[in-house]
Amino acid sequence: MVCVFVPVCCLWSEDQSVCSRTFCGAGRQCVSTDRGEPACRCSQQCGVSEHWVCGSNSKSYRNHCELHRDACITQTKIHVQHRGHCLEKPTRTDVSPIVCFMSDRDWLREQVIQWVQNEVESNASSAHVVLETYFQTYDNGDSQLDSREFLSFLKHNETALNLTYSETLEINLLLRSLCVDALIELSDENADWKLSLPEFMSCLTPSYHPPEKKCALEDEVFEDGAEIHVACNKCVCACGNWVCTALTCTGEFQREEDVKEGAAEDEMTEEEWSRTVAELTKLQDTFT
Ligand SMILES: [Ca+2]
Ligand SMILES: [Ca+2]
Repeated sequence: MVCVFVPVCCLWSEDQSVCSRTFCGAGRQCVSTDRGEPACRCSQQCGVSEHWVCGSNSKSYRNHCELHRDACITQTKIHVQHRGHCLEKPTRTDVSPIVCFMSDRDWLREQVIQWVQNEVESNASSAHVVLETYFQTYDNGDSQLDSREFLSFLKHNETALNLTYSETLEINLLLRSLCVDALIELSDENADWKLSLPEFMSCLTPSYHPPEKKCALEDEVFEDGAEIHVACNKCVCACGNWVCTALTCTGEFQREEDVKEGAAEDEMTEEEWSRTVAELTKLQDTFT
């Protein structure tokens, strides 16, 4: 009877010594093989303690052990993204910057030209006189129409313009303001973001066609509406300018990308991102 008991006792203590020098890492445990050799296996179970963590696979785990155990079972690399449950975050494709495209700008310009033309006809006046009158009405006296004054000028005939780009009021207002900036840029020959009277006249003269601006990046020319991705942000070519979303690309995003695509060169630090944006801006400024 004693002999039966002793081997069990000795086998157990032998197991302990087999594994005493073996470290299996998180989510794994050491077991003794039939031959009494140490082997690492995925942990059979983890404790029930609640210390939630978010994994790099965007999955929430009750505790660190569960995360590593899952990584072991699925044979994938999962690391802790942050403590707590995973938060829903925007993916790179569902956030676009709000921009005034060339077609939006040209449409606004055509509407204003049409409105002025109607006034010319009904008052038996000239476009020059009508535009000069509006210029003087909305200018604060510095003989320059800035974007705020240009917006007030547009409000003069809201119904004739019927400016609706989007169903959301806020976006409409933002877009109108962006399109006014684009319109000013169109004929702002001295690039001071204001229109002198001759610049204002050019802007609203149908025959005035300034050279079309395109977006440039590394010797490549992009058409209006082109999109590029810079880390987690999206840049859109609109009226010759790159306009980008300004999401903070956290380490989380980069590590996630790394895990998904295994492409370390896609990672971009905040600093690199700022440099790229500066580069884009510089390129589009110098490109004609
Ligand atoms: Ca002014
Ligand atoms: Ca100007």
